[in-house]
This record gives sequence, structure tokens and C-alpha cells, in this order.
Amino acid sequence: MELYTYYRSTSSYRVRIALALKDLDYQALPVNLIAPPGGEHRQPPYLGINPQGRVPALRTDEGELLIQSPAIIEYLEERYPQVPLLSKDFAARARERGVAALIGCDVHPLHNVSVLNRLRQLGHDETQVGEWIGHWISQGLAAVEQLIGDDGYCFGPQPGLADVYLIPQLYAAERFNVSLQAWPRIRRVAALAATHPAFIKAHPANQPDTP
Ligand SMILES: N[C@@H](CCC(=O)N[C@@H](CS)C(=O)NCC(=O)O)C(=O)O
Repeated sequence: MELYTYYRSTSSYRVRIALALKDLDYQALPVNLIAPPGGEHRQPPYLGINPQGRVPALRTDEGELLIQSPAIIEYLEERYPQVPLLSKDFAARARERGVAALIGCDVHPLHNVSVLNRLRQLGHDETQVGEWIGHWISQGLAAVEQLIGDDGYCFGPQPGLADVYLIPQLYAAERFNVSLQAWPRIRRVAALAATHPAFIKAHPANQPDTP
């Protein structure tokens, strides 16, 4: 498989974690989101891969090109069911997907590169942009803190889908100076993931395009 990825892209980081948890081999194909003039993701070669101009994209072993991290992660879960990311129980699966969706639909889209640039184009200064980011990340993580369990990863002793979404969101929180102090359950999950080989392999600090 080939993964079009950017080292500090939250959505790419999710897919890297899922691949690593399932112990799947892939080649990383870095796409530089900040290369002048407007990022490699906005240039024709990459727009031919993903017309939306966003990372990640995955080329499967069968040569299929897939976009959108939730769809890619679902593909990996169905195609490579070993090391499942979801519980067997239907309601438990829905709870795990609920936390993933909270982060993937309601938090991360509000602070991706193009949304922040649009705020700047509309005249907001860096203080306002920072406040915007902090507001949405804090509101989302405060809810996640209520939804996850009291020990282990988000939902038990093994990492799963909710952790695949949460850990990259925590990396973004740190990058944007959002303190995790108020959320002990989240800090517990972060500490566990920090020692797990799959999360370490997927971390932005350990990518081929890490500056
Ligand atoms: N919903 C998409 C979001 C993809 C996305 O926004 N990726 C960001 C990086 S994390 C990106 O490519 N941003 C470029 C831009 O906004 O111009 C997914 O989960 O794959």
C-alpha cells in the first residue's frame, strides 16, 4: 500500500496509527502542505490523486485509490480484520464510533489549514484564530473526557478506533497550546499511547518528511 501523508496532518496520523496497529506494511508518500506557493496538495499532480486536495489518500495493494481517513480506516478494518479496532458488541461499537465522529466531524474540520486560512482572509488576526482553535478543541475534548472509560485506553485495555482519532487530536491540541490539565482520563490514554510501538511509529516526529 502507499499512503499520501503529511507528517503533522491529523487525518494522516490517524491512518498511520490504524496501519501500525494492524501491523500493515506501506510506503509513505509525503505531500508537503506548506510548500510554496500553496502546498503540494493544491498542485495538479496531487489533485490527480485526490481532487479535494487533502491528505491522506491510500493506494491499496489492488491499486484502488481511497480518500478520507474515516473511509480509509473502515476499509482497513474490513479488509484486514486482524487486530480489530472495533468491539464486537453493537452498542460498544457505536460508542467507539461516536467518539471518533465527535473528533473527526466536529473538532478537526474546524482547525484544518484551509479553514484557518479562510478566517485570516476574512480579516481575523492570529489572536482570534488561536482563540477559535482553542475553543473548538477544548469543547470537543471536554466532551470526550466524559465519554471514555476509567482505565486503559478510551474503551478498555486495547487501543481501538476512538484512540486512533484521539491521539492525533491531542497532538494538535499541544501544537495549538491547549492544555490537557483538566482531563485526567485523556491524559491517562495519552500516557499509554506514548509507550505503545504502533503509536510511536505513527507519531509525527517519526515520519520520513519530519523536518
Ligand atoms: N475529512 C478529511 C479531512 C482531511 C483534511 O482536512 N486533511 C488536512 C490535513 S489534516 C488537509 O489536507 N488540509 C489541507 C487544506 O486544508 O488545505 C479526512 O479525514 O481525511
